[in-house]
Amino acid sequence: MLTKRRVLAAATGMAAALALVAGQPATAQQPTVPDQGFYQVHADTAAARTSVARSGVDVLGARGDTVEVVASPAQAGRLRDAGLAVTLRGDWRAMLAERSGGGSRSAGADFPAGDEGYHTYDEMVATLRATAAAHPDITALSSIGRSYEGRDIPIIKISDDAATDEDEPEVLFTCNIHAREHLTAEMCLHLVDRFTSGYGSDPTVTDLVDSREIYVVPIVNPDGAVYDISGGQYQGWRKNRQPNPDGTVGTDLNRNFSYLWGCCDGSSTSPAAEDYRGPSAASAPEVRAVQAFADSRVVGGVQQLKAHIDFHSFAELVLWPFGHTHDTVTDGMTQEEYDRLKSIGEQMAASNGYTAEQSSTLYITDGDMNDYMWGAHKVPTYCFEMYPSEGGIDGFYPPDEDIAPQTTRDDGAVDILLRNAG
Ligand code: NO5
Ligand code: CA
Ligand code: CA
Ligand code: CA
Ligand code: ZN
Repeated sequence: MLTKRRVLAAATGMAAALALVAGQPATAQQPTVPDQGFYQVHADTAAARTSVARSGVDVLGARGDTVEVVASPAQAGRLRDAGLAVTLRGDWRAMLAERSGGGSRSAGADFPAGDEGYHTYDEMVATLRATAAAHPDITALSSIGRSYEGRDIPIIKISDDAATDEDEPEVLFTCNIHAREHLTAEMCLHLVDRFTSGYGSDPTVTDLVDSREIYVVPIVNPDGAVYDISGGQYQGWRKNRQPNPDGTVGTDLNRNFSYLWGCCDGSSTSPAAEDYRGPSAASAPEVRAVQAFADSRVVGGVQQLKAHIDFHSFAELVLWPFGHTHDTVTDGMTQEEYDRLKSIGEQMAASNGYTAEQSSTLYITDGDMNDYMWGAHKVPTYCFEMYPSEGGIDGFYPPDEDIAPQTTRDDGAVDILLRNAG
C-alpha cells in the first residue's frame, strides 16, 4: 500500500515532493531543493538522453521521452541551462528512507520489513544449494569466481545429464549486475525454479532442459547487492564495492567489459560517477569472472553459448546490441545479424509487453555486458529492463508481492530465446 501511494505521490509532482518533508516541525525552514533530488527530465532524442547520462547525474531509468535521474541542485541547474525541461519530484534520501519503512529492520539481516520475500545473497546461495540437492541429475552448481570482497558468484547449470558437457546449445542468463536491481536476482531464481521443478511434468520445460544447457548467474554483483540492503534501509547503490584511489567506492560493472571499453563517451572517467568505467578494461573481478566464463565456453574454437539475456530494471524494455553506436550495421554487426537480433527481440517483447529497441536508442553505453557478448563472442544477447515502466525510487524496490507476477511475465520471452538458440 505504501508503495502504491508513493508511486501516486511521484506522479502528482512538486506538491507531493513538498509533502515528503511535511513531517518536519512547523518551525522548520522553508523547504529547500534537496541535496540529492529525484527529477524527471524531458529528453526526446537519443542524443538528449545520452547528454543527460553524460552530465554526471545518476540515471535511474529511461523510457520514451522521460529520463528519471538523481541529481544535485547544481546538476539539475546545468540540465536546465542546456535547455531541458527538468522537474523535481522528490528528495531521494527521504524517498529511500520511506521506502525502507523508516529504517525498521526485519529479523536476520533480511530485506527491510515487508520485503522479506526477496532473497539476500545468503538466502540465494542456500536456495541454489537446496535446488541442486533436490535435482542432482539436471543441475550442476559451481562458481564463476569471486567478487572484490571475496564472495563466490554462483552459477547453476540446468540440463539433462548436467554433469556432462553435451553437444547442446548453451544459453546464459545473468542478473543483478547492478546492485539495487534486486527484482532481477528473483528473475534468475525463478528461471532456476521453473526449469527444475517443472522438469518431467511441464512439457515445454522438459523439452528445453533436455535439448539445451541452461546457465544461470543470479547475482553478478554480490558485494553491491549486500551493501544495498545494509544499514537498515535501501541505499540506492548501483556499482560494485571496489575502492577507488580518490576515496570513492565502486565501478559500474556494466561499463567495465573489455569490448571497446571506454570507446564512445558512453561511460564516465570520474570515479564518483554512477557509470564510472573503472581504471582499465575488466579491472573489476566480477567482470573478469563473467568474461572468463564466456571464454571458457569456447570449445574447439567454437563458442557454445547461443543466446544470452542480462536482466536489469527498470523501464520494461527489450534491448539488443550495440549500445556503443547508433549505427545498426557497423564493425562486428552485419545487416543479417542485426535483422535476426531485432526480430527475436521484437518477438520476445510481443510476449511480455515490453518495448523493443536497439540499446543505444535509450542512450549510448560502452563496456556493457551485451556489447561484450556480441562484440567479443558473437553470442546473440539482450538486455531486459524489467518492471516497472517508470517509478523513481520505487522502480528499484517493487514490493515483494510483485516478484511472482513480474518474473512469470517473462516466461514466454525466455522460451522464445531458448527455442531460437542454436
Ligand atoms: C542499463 C542498460 C542501458 C544497458 C545501463 O538503468 S540501467 O542501468 N539498468 N540500464 O545503463 O547499464
Ligand atoms: Ca528474504
Ligand atoms: Ca544435456
Ligand atoms: Ca555443451
Ligand atoms: Zn541495470
